[in-house]
Amino acid sequence: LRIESALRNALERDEFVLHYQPQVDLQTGQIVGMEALLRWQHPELGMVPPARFISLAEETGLIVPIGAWVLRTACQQARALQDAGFPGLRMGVNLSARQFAQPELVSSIAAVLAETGLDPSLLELELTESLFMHDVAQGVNLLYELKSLGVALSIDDFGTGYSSLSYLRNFPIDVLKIDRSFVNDIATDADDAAIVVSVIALAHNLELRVIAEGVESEEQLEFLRRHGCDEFQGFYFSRPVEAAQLRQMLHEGK
Ligand code: G
Ligand code: G
Ligand code: MN
Ligand code: NA
Repeated sequence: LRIESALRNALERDEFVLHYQPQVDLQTGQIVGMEALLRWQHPELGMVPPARFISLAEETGLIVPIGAWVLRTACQQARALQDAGFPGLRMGVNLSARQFAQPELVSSIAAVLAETGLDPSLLELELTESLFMHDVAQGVNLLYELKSLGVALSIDDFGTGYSSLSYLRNFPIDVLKIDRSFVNDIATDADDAAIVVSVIALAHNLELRVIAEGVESEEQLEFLRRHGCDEFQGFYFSRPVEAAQLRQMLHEGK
């Protein structure tokens, strides 16, 4: 309960911050994008991890104003990076089910794009399969409306949800993000390796980009490169970092 009332005040007290995890092109080794990840720095509770407050924010509906803040802040940051001489960097933003159910979702995203002047194609909205559990037909319509803004859509945690394959057939998506639970053992587990190779082929046959999540070792990286995966993110390259640190990495051409 204490955490719930603290969460209610967190936005106005400016306690949220975004960290950014670089996404790297497997062929060139260059940073080509980043995923925005929400952090809550409470003055007494300290750093509250997302696992402890995202579901609470969902249940209470607080995720809607928090999600709006995330979107605006991430788009401002993405625009600032373009202006600082790093063109073409994509920004991934996680959308929650509750946001997805908001009638004003599309217009609020359009407003943020207009306000920040960010090229819409640089915004990549990360969706999970759970968003579509209630009303698939309505979900598909909404995806087409989002696409009409010019943004990119990715399926996050791919492989962990339901009916992934029928979604791939019907949804106007651009990117698959392979869940880190599959990436974890690719160097040692033949089944996981086979799944990852197949998902990369599936994505490419559907003309989707594919991003591997949770890459922690050179072996995993080599495996993904050998099998033609497009991009990766993970602790091997970098943890999610503050905006200033991301800029530093970009300047160093890391
Ligand atoms: O950030 P990790 O760093 O611990 O994130 C844990 C979980 O929280 C992930 O599943 C991630 O998708 C989710 N998450 C992080 N930031 C956001 C956000 O801005 N919005 C939503 N809806 N989920 C987020
Ligand atoms: O569900 P989503 O993909 O949005 O969650 C991203 C989460 O994965 C964040 O909590 C982020 O901190 C975490 N993460 C990013 N890279 C790695 C990694 O290499 N290993 C592990 N274990 N977690 C990672
Ligand atoms: Mn994500
Ligand atoms: Na994920």
